[in-house]
Amino acid sequence: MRILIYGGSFNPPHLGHIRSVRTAAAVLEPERTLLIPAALPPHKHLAEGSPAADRRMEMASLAAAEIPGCEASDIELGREGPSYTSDTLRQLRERYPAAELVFLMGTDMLLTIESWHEPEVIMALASLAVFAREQGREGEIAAQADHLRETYGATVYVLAGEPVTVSSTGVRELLPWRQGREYLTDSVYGCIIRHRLYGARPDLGWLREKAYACLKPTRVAHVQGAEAMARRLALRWGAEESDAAEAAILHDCTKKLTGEEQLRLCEKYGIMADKWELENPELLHAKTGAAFAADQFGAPEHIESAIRWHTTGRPGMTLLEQIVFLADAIEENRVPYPALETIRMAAFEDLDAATELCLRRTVAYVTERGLALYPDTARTREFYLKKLEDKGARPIPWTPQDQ
Ligand code: DGI
Ligand code: FE
Ligand code: FE
Repeated sequence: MRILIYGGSFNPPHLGHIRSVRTAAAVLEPERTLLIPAALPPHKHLAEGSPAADRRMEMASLAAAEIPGCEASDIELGREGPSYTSDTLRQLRERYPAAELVFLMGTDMLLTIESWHEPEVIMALASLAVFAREQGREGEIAAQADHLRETYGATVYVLAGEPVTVSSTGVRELLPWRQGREYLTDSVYGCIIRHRLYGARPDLGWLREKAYACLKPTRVAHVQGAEAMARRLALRWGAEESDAAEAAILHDCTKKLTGEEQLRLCEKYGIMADKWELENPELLHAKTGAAFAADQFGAPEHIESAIRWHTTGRPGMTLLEQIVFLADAIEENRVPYPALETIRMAAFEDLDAATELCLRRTVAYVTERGLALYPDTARTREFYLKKLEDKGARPIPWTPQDQ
């Protein structure tokens, strides 16, 4: 039996790792393949802000699931102190006494192996496999392979394979810029976004895909409209455009759930539903949406709060909260309602006046229909009315009689 072993930081595991394993497995035909995330690589310090060991293990498991016969092993993470390859191979040798262990490594590792802890033990316990054309250093690789064979009696497989052009460092640098998704499996990328590892912010194309899957098909146009309007308002008022887009994309992510499902989410996320919300579970989608977005997509606090307050607003909203609140109400695909055009124009003139009118319209709407006026709606309206007064601005003329 042959076992292919691939060790590394996997910080994060990327498509280059997966391609390497697939290519090596196609040639070596191992019965099993182990991805082994290193605890404390003796040769390499983990990049700052790196996720905890169990998170790297989770990512390695997700990556391994993409390769037949492959699994991640916590053999090094479970051990105290620096993880020496020689110790790992000793442990694996005990576990699989009859197997040929093949240690897959990158070019740099092959060239420096003699400076590792107990290189002779490594090469006695395992064969080495390396890609021939990696980094265009085939001459160096061939010479080193010969040297290791002669000096240590090592078995070295030099694999003809595509060079791996992806690097974890490169991917980590892209993630905060909403990039890098194309170098990762969807599962690993999802994990990185859910936990916002490496300061990652979601690729908005990816986020749309995921968020739209949570919507009734008929609501997609509304969310697209809300994103477009949130971007315009962000540009007009100097908010971060992609944050406004992110919040708008996610703002109705739990909207389609029934009252019962809303309440189940409340329980899951420890959300207290007040008596208003119990009577009108529709109002809960702002709270559950915020919690869901944080849990599933790692929405940071400022985006979570924009989702949280998008239905009623709140006194003293942040710029982002106010933008998402208004974008939701005035996006281009909204079914027309009285005052819509007036609020749309006002939103580009005076955000507070637009907010006040929007809420005044809601008050009129719920009163007219004999619905309950939600206290947050009333409080927010009063706040913005007072704010207009304080700054000497007059509320926009409009009464429910005006259409
Ligand atoms: O989720 P959307 O439909 O895109 O929009 P939304 O999140 O603003 O929710 C809209 C619903 O919330 C709409 O039917 C009006 C309702 N709403 C907002 N404030 C109040 C309210 N409903 C009642 N009964 N009372 C309120 O004060
Ligand atoms: Fe909503
Ligand atoms: Fe909405």
